Parts: sequence; C-alpha cells; structure tokens
Amino acid sequence: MQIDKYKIDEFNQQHAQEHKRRYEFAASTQQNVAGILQKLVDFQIGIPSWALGTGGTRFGRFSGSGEPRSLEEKIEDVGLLHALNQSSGAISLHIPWDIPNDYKATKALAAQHGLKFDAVNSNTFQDQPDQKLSYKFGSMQHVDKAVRRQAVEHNIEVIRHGVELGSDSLTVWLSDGSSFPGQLNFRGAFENTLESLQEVYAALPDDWKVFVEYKAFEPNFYSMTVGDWGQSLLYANKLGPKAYTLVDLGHHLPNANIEQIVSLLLMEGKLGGFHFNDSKYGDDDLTTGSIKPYQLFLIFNSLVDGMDARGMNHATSLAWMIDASHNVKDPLEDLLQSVEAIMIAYAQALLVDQQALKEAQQENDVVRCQEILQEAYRTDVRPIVAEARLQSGAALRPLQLFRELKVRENLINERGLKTVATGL
Ligand code: PSV
Ligand code: MN
Repeated sequence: MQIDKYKIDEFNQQHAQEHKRRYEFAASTQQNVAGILQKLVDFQIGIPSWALGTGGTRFGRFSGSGEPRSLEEKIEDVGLLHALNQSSGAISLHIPWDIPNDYKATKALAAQHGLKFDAVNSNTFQDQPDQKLSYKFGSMQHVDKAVRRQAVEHNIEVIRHGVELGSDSLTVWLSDGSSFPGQLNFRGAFENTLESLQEVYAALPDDWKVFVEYKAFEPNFYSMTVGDWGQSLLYANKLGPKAYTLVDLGHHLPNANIEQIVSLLLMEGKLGGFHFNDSKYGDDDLTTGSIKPYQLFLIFNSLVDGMDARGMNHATSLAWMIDASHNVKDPLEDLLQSVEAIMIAYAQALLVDQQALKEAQQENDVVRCQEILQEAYRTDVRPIVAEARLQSGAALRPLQLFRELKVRENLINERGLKTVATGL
C-alpha cells in the first residue's frame, strides 16, 4: 500500500482552520519559532526493521495481522510511516533477521520511499540454524577463541551488507555475561570482548562508526560484559575515535539518571547513538513517552544543551532510533506514537531558556531552575510539531489519518491475516 500525497493534502485541508488557530497561539508565545520549526523538520528518527511486527515476551507472541513478510514489505511499512509524519526517514536492519539479497533493488525501493539506511545491527545473541558454534556461553567474551572468531566474522559480514546499502555505522549489542557468581572471570571476559571488538574495529571503513550498546541485565542476570555506560565508554575509548557509546533508554537499572549519563558522554565526545523506548520496570519495550514523558524531556534537554556546547548538528551528529517492540499494539500505530512523543520532547527542550537556566544555576536559585525547565515542559508544543509536519508535506495528525485511511485493513487485504514478521 502507498499513501497518495493528495490524501494527505485533503486531510490537512479539512483540519487547516483549527490547526491555524492553535498554531498561531502557540507561535505567538515563543521567540524564534522559525528556527525551532526548521530543527523539527530536519530531525529524523530511524525505525528498526524488527519493530514492524508484533513483539513477544518469553511467554508467547500474539502476532498481529498484515505484518510484513519480507524486507521489501518492511521498507514499505517504514515508507508509510514516513509519508504520514516525514520524520521517519531511515530504516535500521538487524542481520540475519533481514538480509538484503539484491542490494540495488533494496536501495532503490528505500529511495523510492525517501528512506536511508541507518546503523546495521549484528546478532550474536541467538544461534542461527546453519551456525557452527554456539553462543550459549557468550560470543565475543567466549573462552573459546573459535567462538570469538565466528562472532567477529559475523560482524564483519554485517559491515559488508551495510556498505552495500549505504549505511555508515554498526551497532554491536552483546548479550554476553554470566548468570551465576563464579561462572566468569570478569577481567578475562572484558579482555576477550575488547580483543574481538578491536578486530571488528579494524574492519570498519574509514568513514564508519561503531556503537557499543550496553545493557544492565537480560538475558544474563548476574553480570553483563557490557553492562553500563562506564564499561561501554571503556571499550569505546580503548577502541579509538570511530567507537562510541550507544544509549538505549530501557537498558538501565531502575531510576538511573539517564540525562546525566547523556550529558557526560556528550562532553567526552563519545555519545554516538540512541535507542528510544519507555519502561516501568526494566527493558519493557514500551512506547516512547508512554510512562515517563518528563524524563524523556529532561534527556532531550541534556542532549540539546550538550550538542549545542559542542556545536553539533542535532539532526545528523547522532544516530537516533526507536527500539521497542511489544505485544499488544499495532506496531505501526505504536511507532507513530513514539515518533510523536520524541518530537514533542525535542520541541520542548528547544524551548528551554538555556541562558536563563545557566544564570539561575550560577546563583544557586534552585526554584528558578525548576521553573525554567517546567515552563518549557508544560508548554503545549503539539501545534508547533504539527506545523513542522505541515511544512514538510506530512499529515497534521498522522495517527488519525492512519486510521481514516484504514492502513492496517489494507495491509491485511494485501498480506493476509496470519503473517509473522522476523524479529524477536
Ligand atoms: C537488546 O535488548 C536491544 O536493545 C539491542 O539493541 C538489540 O539489537 C535489540 O534490542 C533487538 O533485540
Ligand atoms: Mn537497543
């Protein structure tokens, strides 16, 4: 299914008057709205190929209907999202869940939908049917050099796929670790992992980056070999200038101060990528902004402040991606909600009076500091985000149009009721 541009225009026309009223009020209360709008228009959030099907838990998976059956259909799905919001202009592939077999055709299809290829992701956390050695006791950390070699070679193969598609970064997330005390020598595991990552690093093309993603727990429950930002940063620093830390919001212990982590990583020039999601308890894979929208805003405030301090381009300096795939919502509707929540938090962060905040901090005026942040957070920026969409040719209300156009029903007609997308 493809969404014709005239359908979007028609929809926007129907809602134009109401939008104009709301936008004019919102714009009248802010300075430099034009600058904010441009930043919102430029900001693109990558969609992972594994989030287009219904996710499962270890207790089961209740597949949705009309899910994409192939990489081509996944690209088509991201194309639908991008047509509706013009903010989802990239797709991130997980190998081997999605192996492109005709690069030229895959690239052409993506380009037709206005999509680029974001970071490619390796997978050494599952055994594949044709795989020689098992990752049951880890991959890059493994005590057996042959297993480590296999993991390294897999990553190099993923880079090769990425090069063909025009991607320029590799994300490595390792499930390596241990579930019982004594199972692993921590130093040995670190050294093996570092050596393996160094081999992957050596295979990176000159203009590529590698992102080292950390996670506090799961699937290992006693230690993770890349368990937190400190460990990730250690690897990244030892690897070299092309290596960065990747922050996934769901990968922290409860109540971790992610905004502080982000701030310090940016200060060190070592924040490379970002995975958005939300959680109540752990890595819950919930829709971004559905549980802790204020935290999301505070993170964006640190991001904007930290990127501006280094003169970084908000849209292009970091790899922004959603990483969530749960089991009860329509995945496309869920992604539209996530993108909307990200744009809202970003817009609110752009409203923060950073100068006034710095002055209040200098004066230890704690109350004023809070007022300044909350002034921005409590501003209804939805009309500003909608105006950015209007200017970039997207729908004023993507989710509403998705439902009005019966996108899922159309996809079910095309693909069938019982289709299961590859992924977790
Ligand atoms: C692991 O929990 C993770 O966040 C990594 O980014 C994986 O690549 C992704 O989820 C899918 O399993
Ligand atoms: Mn992730």
